[in-house]
Amino acid sequence: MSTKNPTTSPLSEVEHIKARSRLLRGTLAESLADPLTGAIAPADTQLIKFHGSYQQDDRDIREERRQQKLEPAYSFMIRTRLPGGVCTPKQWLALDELARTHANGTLRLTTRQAFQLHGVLKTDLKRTIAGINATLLDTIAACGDVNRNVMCNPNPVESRAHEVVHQWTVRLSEHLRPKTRAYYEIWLDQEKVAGVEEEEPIYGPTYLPRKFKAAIVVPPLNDVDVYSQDLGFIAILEAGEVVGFNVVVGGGMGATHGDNATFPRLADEIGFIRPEQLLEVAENVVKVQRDFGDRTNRKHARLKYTIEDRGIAWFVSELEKRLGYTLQPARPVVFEHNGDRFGWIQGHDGRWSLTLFIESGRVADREEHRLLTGLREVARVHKGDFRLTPNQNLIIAGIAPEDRPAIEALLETHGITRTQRASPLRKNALACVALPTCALAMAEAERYLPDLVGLLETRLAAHGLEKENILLRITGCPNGCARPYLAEIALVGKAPGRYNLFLGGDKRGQRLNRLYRENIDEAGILAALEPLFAAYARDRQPGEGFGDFTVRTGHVAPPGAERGAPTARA
Ligand code: SRM
Ligand code: SF4
Repeated sequence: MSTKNPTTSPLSEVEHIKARSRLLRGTLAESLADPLTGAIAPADTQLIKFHGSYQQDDRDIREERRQQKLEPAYSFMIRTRLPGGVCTPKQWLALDELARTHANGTLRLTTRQAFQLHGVLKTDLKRTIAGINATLLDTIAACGDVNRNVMCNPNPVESRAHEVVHQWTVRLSEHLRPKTRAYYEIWLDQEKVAGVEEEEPIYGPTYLPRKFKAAIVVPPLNDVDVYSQDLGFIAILEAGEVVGFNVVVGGGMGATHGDNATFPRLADEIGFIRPEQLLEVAENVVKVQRDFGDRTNRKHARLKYTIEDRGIAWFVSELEKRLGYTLQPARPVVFEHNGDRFGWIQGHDGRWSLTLFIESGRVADREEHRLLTGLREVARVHKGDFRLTPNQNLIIAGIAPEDRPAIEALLETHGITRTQRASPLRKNALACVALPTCALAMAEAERYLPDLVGLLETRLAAHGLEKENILLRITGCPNGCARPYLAEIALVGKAPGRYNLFLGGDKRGQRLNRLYRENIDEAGILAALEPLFAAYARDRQPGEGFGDFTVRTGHVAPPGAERGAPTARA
């Protein structure tokens, strides 16, 4: 298994940490046992990501602690691996319990259909991860230089095709899961298996150069934003059956302010495959990236840069060489929307699903809106399952018609029904976590979103646009965790209270937006948007979205290509 270094530059430090780690063990066990600090050893902070956790500190009190000469208030974020975002009521109840006993009393639903717990102390880390595993969920590969949580449209009760796609999602997640026993030894006290030579058959000892993300989607819904993934599979249906998938590669969102060598990129469509080829195609895409991805510069190490540098034709030829066959031409696909469809939907089996709006995915009790408690009560009586959406919302799925009234009553009692009456702008908006836990945040996102939306709602209402569904996404830095470069309006944090404003995405996740204003504060944001709202109200064409309008009328530059055009450099 070769790991080609495409440049003569030295390998990045993380590569050395991985190489020395004995398949992700490092000194994690020793770090966890060290009573003198709430932190773990610096090299272990890289390795623990592969186990589904990040060391963080409370940034709200960082300065105060520094002045008191105390170490930062260290704690850990834990992220689950949850293919397609599906969990049982029992698993929900276990996570709810862990959130209240060992974390900060909230559950965070992420933009990749997973759960996050925040604020777990080092002393509670092992028992929390063990508690998650006791529910038959795990956290392995939720972070780190490996394939992350695999996404798919979250509502398999809706059609046979969705059910099939969910099964492929689980299989793909399992297939690309690291095979090291380190996770089970460190967190679950399982014995080292004597005499067995351990290996990582897909990844090798240094795993991938960088994180890797995959999703499967059933058109016309593009709620997973398939073109933002390193690897995407688009289901092709004939008479309702999945006959194969179009393969897309090389998407990604992350960028760095002021560094034009980094940029968001939409994935390229490279061909069509039959269902039984999915796992080998995925494995070989991963292996091409393993062997040719840049291991010297982590800002240039995603698959999108490998493809951008070497060309998509090179990539396809390298992939086909490994597969031993050529891909068929991609089939035509049409996407209509990348948002969630809120409210009640009856499935093909007669059972109901309810898609609930959860602002920024934060499940918490806030005054009269008792989401955490309300959903706990629902989980106690619910006989179907829960499905986390890629847009930070939640589906209570598989509700028998006779059970619906009880669930409705619980949601009403806990003030959740009222939150569902929010404006389309609010319900469709995404915000990443940002402050106070995210080490990389430059500005607020989740905590700022509610107020910002309120201000925008007032401006929209002044132009009779209060019912418009405009896709707003905000992140605390240019890494793009809420996939902002696909939004109609995006704010990307630059400094406290200051953002870059991007405009011109579509509602289908197929066009990158453009930088419109740089480094502006709240007044600047409102001043920039106000005349555009007025013009949109006045001059839009029937059915035209806000993003399409800003492009058509030349407020933002027209797209070069709808896919694969690295134009929204942050
Ligand atoms: Fe992310 C890093 C949160 C989805 C691109 N992301 C982080 C970290 C771990 C910060 C860090 O490295 O110290 C954030 C933890 C914050 C916290 O306190 O919880 C973080 N990312 C999130 C979540 C929780 C955002 C959310 O509000 O839901 C999402 C968790 C998803 C999951 O369950 O796995 C999350 N991150 C994404 C996405 C969206 C997606 O995957 O569809 C992206 C853009 C797509 C992509 O990867 O290109 C994304 N996160 C990044 C990047 C930029 C990567 C790059 O290629 O440049 C970083 C920074 C990094 O890796 O160095 C990052
Ligand atoms: Fe943190 Fe930036 Fe991701 Fe937001 S976009 S969670 S600020 S890394």
